[in-house]
Amino acid sequence: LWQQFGVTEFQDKEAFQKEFIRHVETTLARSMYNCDDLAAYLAASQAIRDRLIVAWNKTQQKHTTKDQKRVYYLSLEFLMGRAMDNAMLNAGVKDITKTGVDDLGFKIEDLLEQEPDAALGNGGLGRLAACFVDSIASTNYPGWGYGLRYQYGIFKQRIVDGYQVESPDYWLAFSNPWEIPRYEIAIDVMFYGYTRKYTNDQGKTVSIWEGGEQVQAIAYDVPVPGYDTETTNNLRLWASKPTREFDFEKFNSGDYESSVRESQKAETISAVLYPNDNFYSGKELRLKQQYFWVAASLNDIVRRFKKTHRPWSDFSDQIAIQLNDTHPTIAIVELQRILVDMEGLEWDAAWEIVTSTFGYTNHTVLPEALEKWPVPLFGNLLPRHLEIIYNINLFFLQKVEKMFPKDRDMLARVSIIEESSPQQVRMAYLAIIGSHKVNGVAELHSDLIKTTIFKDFVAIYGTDKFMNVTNGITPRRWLHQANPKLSELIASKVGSYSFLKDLTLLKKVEPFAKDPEFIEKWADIKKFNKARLAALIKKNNGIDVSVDALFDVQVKRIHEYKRQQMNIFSVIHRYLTIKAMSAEEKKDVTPRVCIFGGKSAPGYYMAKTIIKLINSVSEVVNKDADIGDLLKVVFIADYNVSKAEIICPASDISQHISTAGTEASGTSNMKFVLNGGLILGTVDGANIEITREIGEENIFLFGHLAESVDDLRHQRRFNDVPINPDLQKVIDAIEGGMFGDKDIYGSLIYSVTGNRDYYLVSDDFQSYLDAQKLVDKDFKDKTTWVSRCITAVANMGFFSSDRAINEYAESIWNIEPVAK
Ligand code: 26W
Repeated sequence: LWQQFGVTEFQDKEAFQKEFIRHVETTLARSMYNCDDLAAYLAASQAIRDRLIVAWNKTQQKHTTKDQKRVYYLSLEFLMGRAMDNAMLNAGVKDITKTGVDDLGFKIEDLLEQEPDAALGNGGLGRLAACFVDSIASTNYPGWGYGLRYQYGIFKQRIVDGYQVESPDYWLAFSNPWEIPRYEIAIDVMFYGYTRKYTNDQGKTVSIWEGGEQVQAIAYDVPVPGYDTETTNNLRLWASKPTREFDFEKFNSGDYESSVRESQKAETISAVLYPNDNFYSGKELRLKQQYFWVAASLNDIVRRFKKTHRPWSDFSDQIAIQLNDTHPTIAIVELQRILVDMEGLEWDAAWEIVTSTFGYTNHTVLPEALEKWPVPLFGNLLPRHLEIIYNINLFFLQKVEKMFPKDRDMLARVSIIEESSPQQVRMAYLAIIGSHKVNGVAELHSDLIKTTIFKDFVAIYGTDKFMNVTNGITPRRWLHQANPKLSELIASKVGSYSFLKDLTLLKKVEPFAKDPEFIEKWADIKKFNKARLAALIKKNNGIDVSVDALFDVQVKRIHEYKRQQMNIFSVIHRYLTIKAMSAEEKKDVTPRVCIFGGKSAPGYYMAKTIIKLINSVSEVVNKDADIGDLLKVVFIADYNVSKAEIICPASDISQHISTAGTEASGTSNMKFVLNGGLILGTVDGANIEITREIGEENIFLFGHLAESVDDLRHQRRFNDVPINPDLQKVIDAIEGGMFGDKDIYGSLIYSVTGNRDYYLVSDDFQSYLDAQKLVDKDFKDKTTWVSRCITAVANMGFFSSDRAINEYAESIWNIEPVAK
């Protein structure tokens, strides 16, 4: 009977409008007579959401029927950005919706602007997870994401007096049409308590965990539509809520208020995203978040598996779980606990299931980013898990001792427990030991983890366990949505938009790199995109920039290893150079707009100082009449996914200039090249593979190689290596007060002078300036420049996240796409 009714799925403009009006009047309880852009955005998204839910239901039914192996992607961050444009595109209703709202007197662009970013991530790792769920759906794999539904995403950044000021991002203020609350999916999660040993029916001594504090995890489902496919997968985010039974003892003793207050504390677990990128700080609440999310997700996964009535030995034939960095590593311990303590499996049988289920992706080699939990803190919060870790470690070390008899150093080096005071649980080691595959995110990075931080584990497990999957980006958002005009121009040569599903088809535009007509169209689009960014800069910064100038962009989290300080030093050098020029000499200067953007972790003093310096330089340079349009410096506040969609298509040059060996991959490098910009970069991360694909004549590389970094650091530490003279001039200018109170910059200057300079700013400075000079020179030849951009784009096919997902599916997850 129910099938007769069906769910409304609009097929044309009129049907969309009917749905739109229905949502305005009933869902929102508003009238069409006072429907503003926000209400219109909400109504349009409701109509699109209905469509997604229909597709979502079909997909989930199909997955249940087919009962194929699935992958679960566990990530503490999903930096999704806005959903509406992507939902329209992937559901194939962009034109219908656009003309539908246009006719009703709205502009689709204005509606899209109403949506707050879902900014549930810090940077690269979180955005990668978002690209991956898009690709898993678009390539028809059965796969879910599991994460946390933070009430506050990454903080909003304002610049006040040149300094970063943070404010909370309460993104759910106007309700979120892209999530479906599932109040019926409520899972109890326990913390604290103690373990108790007892003898069970079979006479076995077992340990159980009891007496702890309980909170509930409530599921919120976010449909993830694939592009040009029926598949709509699920991203399940957990929110913490008090359990229904609160402390009745307190209640009965009359302390009602404090009883309610206590139970409200449960909500804080999923309240806020930790804003540190590549920096570990051992806060108990963070460990609570990790366990809360992992326990709820595994409970859900195991429950779904048990419904199939398969034997436990089928578990890893049905389920693959990917750990996005070490943040979900307790999942390894939790699954072992479920199998042994709750389901009664033998240790070895359980461990076999666990290790064949998990894969671990490492995203950083920076020592300060590696998670290590103090044993006392860990044991207090998760007493049974600590016991299990001790057992895992014991069996592992016994195996190592057999392989390397009497090598005590080896045992100490690879032990999950670091013998410091207090002792620490090394999460990366636990992740390696509990997974069947470990991967890095670009070739150089994957080599580096094998030869440095995880070297001993390669000796123990052999090289097969360690592999590389180079990152990628989704061409739907990062080409078609961000740069519709370029996408259209490419389609005119490819013959269709098929390159959005198979990015290697971009190769078809390569011959047109020499076609004057195509070059001109390409250049016009770049100019249009630069004008779009110039308008944003005018609106946000009040600065006028010329679209004829070279747009030089560095946008990413502010971090010493990413070397924004080196960039701003070179901008100062440029300023000093132009200042010293005669009018005649100035005629030769390539005008440049130096654009910066990115957030600093709130507690990262040095990064905050770098932001202040950029803004101070901007103040001085932009108002200097001697300089005019030859140099402008802009800091774009609150860099986020939706700003990136405007910024990436507008660059002529983007900078990816980390000290060699420090940036695991980088993914914005891919976004900029895919949008027709060239790179100024170091021989680091995915820059290396980008060079290989697009040709070294189409990239500006500079700086020392990763293999020299240790020696250079050593040299500077123990010998008096003179500072680069051009850098010295820049430092003199800062110290002379050219950019305000020099004392502000004391520690920043100290970090690149004397016996320090850990990130080799001085060592790379000359080669950086030389590369910059070449950029200035090459940019003058517009035709050749554009031709190089076209060639570069034509060769970017490899960097689609669809390719990356296919590699994971084949070599780690062993899953197949769902058949039609
Ligand atoms: C525990 C604190 C913490 C938080 C986040 C440590 C580490 C992280 C992330 C792993 C940092 C991160 O985002 N890494 C980036 O991952 C991207 C996706 O693989 C890479 O492209 C970047 O190079 C890498 O810095």
